[in-house]
This record gives sequence, C-alpha cells and structure tokens, in this order.
Amino acid sequence: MTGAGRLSTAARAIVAGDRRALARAITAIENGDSAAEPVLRSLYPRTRGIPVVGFTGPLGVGKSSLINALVGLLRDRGRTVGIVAVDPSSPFSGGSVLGDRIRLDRPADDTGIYFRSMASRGAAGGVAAATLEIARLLDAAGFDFVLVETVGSGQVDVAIREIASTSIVVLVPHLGDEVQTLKAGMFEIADVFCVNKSDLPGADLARKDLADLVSLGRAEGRWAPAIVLTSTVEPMGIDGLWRAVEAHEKFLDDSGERRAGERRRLANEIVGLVRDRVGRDLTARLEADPKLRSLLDRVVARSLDPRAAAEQLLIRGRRAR
Ligand SMILES: Nc1nc2c(ncn2[C@@H]2O[C@H](COP(=O)(O)OP(=O)(O)OP(=O)(O)O)[C@@H](O)[C@H]2O)c(=O)[nH]1
Ligand SMILES: [Mg+2]
Repeated sequence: MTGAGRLSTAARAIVAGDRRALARAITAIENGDSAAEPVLRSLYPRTRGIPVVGFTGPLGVGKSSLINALVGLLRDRGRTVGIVAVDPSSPFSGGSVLGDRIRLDRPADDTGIYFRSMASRGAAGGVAAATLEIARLLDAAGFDFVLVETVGSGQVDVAIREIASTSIVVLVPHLGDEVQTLKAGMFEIADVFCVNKSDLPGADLARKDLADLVSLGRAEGRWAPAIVLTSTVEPMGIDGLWRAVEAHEKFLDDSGERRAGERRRLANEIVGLVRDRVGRDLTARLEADPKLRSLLDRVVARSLDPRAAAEQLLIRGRRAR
C-alpha cells in the first residue's frame, strides 16, 4: 500500500501543498533537527526524481538574475518551481545573505513558486546533503523543477554534482585569467556553459574560447557541454538556456545516464550518512569510553601511531558485529 495512510501529519500536509509545513521541515533539515527524519523517510517513496538544475560560478556573474528570468519563463508555461539558494560561505555570519539577493519578479501569492535561502550552519552531513534533502521535499510537494544557486567563495562549487541533474556553470565575457583557474574544475561540472552579460563586449570571443575547450574534451557517447549566451538585462537567450537544460535532461533519459548518475549519487549519500554517524559516535566515545580513551592516550604518548590505532578500532568494531 502506498496510500496517504502511512504518512505522518507533517508529510501529508506537505504533499497536500501546505507551504508552512514545507517550511518547517526545511528548517528542521537546515538545523540538523531529527524532526526532519520521519518526514523525509515517509516522503522518499513519493519522490519522482524531478530535474534539479544547479547554477554555479564566480561571484556576481548573474546566477540569481538568470534564475529569476527562468522562473518567469517556466511560470509563463504553467510549470511550478522550487528554488534553493545556498550560501556555504557563511558559517559565521549566522544567516544566508547570498540567497536574499535573489529577487523574484513574481506576484508574492504565486503558489507555483517556493523560494528558500539556506544557511549552512548546523546541517548534518554538510550543505550538499541538506540541499539534496530539501530538493527531495520540493519533489514530494509536487514541484516540476528545482533550481539551486550555489557559490563556493568565488570558485565553481564541485558539490553541485552531488545535487543537480543538470549543472550550469555561469561565466561572463572577459573572464580572462579566471577562466584559466576555473578551467580544470568546471569541465567536470558543466553540462551547460552560460556566458551571461552577453550585452557586454567579448561574448562571441568567450563562446569561441569555450567551444575550443569543449571540443578538446569531446568523447563519443558522452554529453558535450552546451554553450549558451544570455543577457538578463536585454533580455536575451533565456529560452535557449532552458532548451539546453531540456536537451541535457533528455540525454540523461535516452543514454541511461540518469539512472547511473542517480545510483552513484545515492551510493555517495548512503556512505556519507554512515561516515557522519560513525564519525560522530566514535568522536564521542574516544573520550567517554575508558578503553578507547587509553588507546588515544597511547597515541598521544607516541607509543602507538594513529594508523595503528585506527586499525585496532576497526578490528574491535568487526568483533562487536
Ligand atoms: N550587464 C549585465 N548585467 C547583469 C546581467 N545579469 C545580471 N547583471 C548584474 O550583475 C550583478 C550581479 O547579478 P546577480 O544576479 O546578483 O549575480 P550572482 O551571480 O547571483 O551574484 P552572487 O550571488 O553575489 O554571486 C547585478 O548588478 C545584476 O544587475 C546581464 O545579463 N548583463
Ligand atoms: Mg546570487
């Protein structure tokens, strides 16, 4: 039976479109609050694996402006969108500043949109894990797409691969040296290169440079990153950007990559959850459990090295099972 009977009250409310219940569950995830667990568990079978589109790239290139433009396009087509803006760089500021900078030019009462900026503090397993879980809630809540904005201190955020089905690396004309430093990482990440601010000079040159780089990495049967020129001020190229996303999503289905990618991401997620849990338990026990404390004492006293201590812990763990 997959009926609503097995859902908790909170989970049922989320499925029914209750935005306050959704907001409460997201806050729980954000704070590493265990109240999120039963909700996530009971909703998991209801998730469909909707497209999650990630936007990453250097500061100020127009990620938020592009998201705003795409939300407009999708809403005009009657599609619903959840948006998550992640600010992994503010563990000390105590709040998400970045996300607040997305201004959505939509009516405040548009229930086809749910926007949330996420502070990264407290989330168990890190920002990527929390974002993944939030995207899943939005999936269960019935949204058609999730758009995620991340930035990692001016770098392309590698973790986006663990979250997004399609990753867009946003650049601007005349990135110059920045393209060189980003190059290595961004080619592993980008399904789509978006040269935004193409109202400024140099966009065609940037497209050509990227096309040269893309052709170097081209391989039979693999997705070759699309290159799209956009401007959010003109505006220009926004529909082309979404077409590139759709083309990549179609490739994922046709090639079997969606399945393979999901399997890889879920394996990583499970391993990450186990690692976190085991790590936390062990950290606590190393001081609290007398046997383990004496093991640590020996390492501190140089009579045992850290690797040998780890080996002993693993052997002990195996015996306990
Ligand atoms: N000329 C031009 N300016 C743009 C364009 N898109 C965005 N901008 C401007 O660029 C600035 C940064 O835009 P955002 O959308 O906040 O960029 P972002 O990448 O989200 O910025 P962070 O989240 O701070 O990294 C704003 O002043 C925008 O008005 C564009 O297509 N052309
Ligand atoms: Mg932004």
